[in-house]
Amino acid sequence: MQRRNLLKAMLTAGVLAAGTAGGYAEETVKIGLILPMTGPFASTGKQIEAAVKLYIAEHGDTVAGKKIEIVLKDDTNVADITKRLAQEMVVNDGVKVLAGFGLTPLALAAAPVSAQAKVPQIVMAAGTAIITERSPFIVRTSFTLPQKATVMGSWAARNGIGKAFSIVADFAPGHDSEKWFKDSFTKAGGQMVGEARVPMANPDFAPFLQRAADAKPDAIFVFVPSGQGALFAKQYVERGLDKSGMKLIATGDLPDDDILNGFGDAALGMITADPYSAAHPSAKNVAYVAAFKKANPAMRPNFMSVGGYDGMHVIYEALKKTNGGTDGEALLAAMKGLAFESPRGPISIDPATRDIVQNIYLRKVEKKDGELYNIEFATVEAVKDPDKASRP
Ligand code: VNL
Repeated sequence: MQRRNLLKAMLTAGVLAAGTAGGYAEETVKIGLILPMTGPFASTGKQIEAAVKLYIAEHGDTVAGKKIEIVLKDDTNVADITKRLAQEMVVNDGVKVLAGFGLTPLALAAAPVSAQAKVPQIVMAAGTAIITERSPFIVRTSFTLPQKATVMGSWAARNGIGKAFSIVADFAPGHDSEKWFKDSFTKAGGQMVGEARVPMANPDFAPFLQRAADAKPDAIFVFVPSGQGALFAKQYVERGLDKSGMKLIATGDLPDDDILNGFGDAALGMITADPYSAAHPSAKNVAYVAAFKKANPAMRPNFMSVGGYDGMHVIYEALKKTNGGTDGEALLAAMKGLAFESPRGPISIDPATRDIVQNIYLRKVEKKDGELYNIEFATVEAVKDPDKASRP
C-alpha cells in the first residue's frame, strides 16, 4: 500500500518519468570536452575535436555497455571560463570525465575541480611539466615541453651546433622549453649566447630575431605554441634569416603539420624534436592520416590531434577495465600503466606520474608529394618527462 502511494505520488509529480530517464542516463557516460574553439588557439581545439570524433567513428559510441556522449564547450582560452565550465559539467551535467585543455593556464584552472570532485581530467594538449602534479586525477596524453626540448638540445650539441640563442613564448611551457633546452645543450658541450622571451599576446618576433641574429649563434632554438608558427616563419623570412647560414631548430610546435605547408620552401631543412609527425611511417599512422583527412578535407592532423585521439583511447580502455564503472578512483587506477600503439608510435601512461611516456623523434622539414612534412630521421625511445625525473 505504501509503495503504491509512493508510486502514485511519484507519477503525479513526474518523478517516475525522471527516474526512468535517470535510469537510462546512468547507461550514458558523459565526457566533458573543454577546448579553445575560437580565438588565436582555435586550431588546437579543432584538431582535438576532429580527432575525438574520428576515434568515436572508428571505435563506436558504446564501451562496456555504456553509451559515450561528448559535451563540447568552448572556453575561448580564458582560464576562469575553463574552471566554471568544468564545475558546471561535473555538478550540473553529471560529466564523469573531463578532457581537452588546450593551454597550460586552462589545464591548471580545472585541476582543483578534478581534484575535489575526484573526476579524471585528461589533458590532451597542454605541455608544462608541472600540470600533472596539480591534481591526482590528471592523466596526460599530449607531451611535456621538457621531453621535446632536452632531445633537441643534446642532438644540437652533438651535431655541430656550438652556440645557440633561444627564443620562447613567455609563458610556462616556454619557460620549460628554455630551461630544458639549455640544460641538455650545455651538458652536451654547447654554449648559450642569449635567451629571449616573447609576449604571448599579439607576439612580434622581429625585435627578438634581430637580437638573436646580432649574437651570431650557430642556431636559433624556438618554442612557440601551436598556431603562432606561421607568424614566426613569416618574420624569420622577412629578415632574410633563412639565408643567413644560421640554423633554425625548435620543438615540433613550430612546424605544426596543420600549418607547415603555409611556411613555403624557407622551412626546408628546419630540424625539430617532437612525438608526432603526419609523416610518421607506421601503418597505424598512415591509416590515421588518411581517415582524418577524409573526415576533415581542409586539415592535416598535427601533434595536438593525437593527444585527443589517444586521450579517447585511454578513456575507452579504462571503461573496459572498470566494466563501465565511472568511479574516479577506479578509472584512474585503470588508466595508470596503460600501454598501446598510437599513430605517433608506442606510448604509455607512467603509473607513478600519470604522465605520458613516448618516443621523441628528430625530424627535418622536407618536400614529399608536393607537400612539406617533418621527416623523422632519428628516435629517442620511451622518453619520460625529464622535469619530474630530475626531482626526488
Ligand atoms: C602549450 C604547449 C600550448 C605547447 C601549445 O599550443 C603548445 C601549453 C597551443 O602548454 O599551453 O604547442
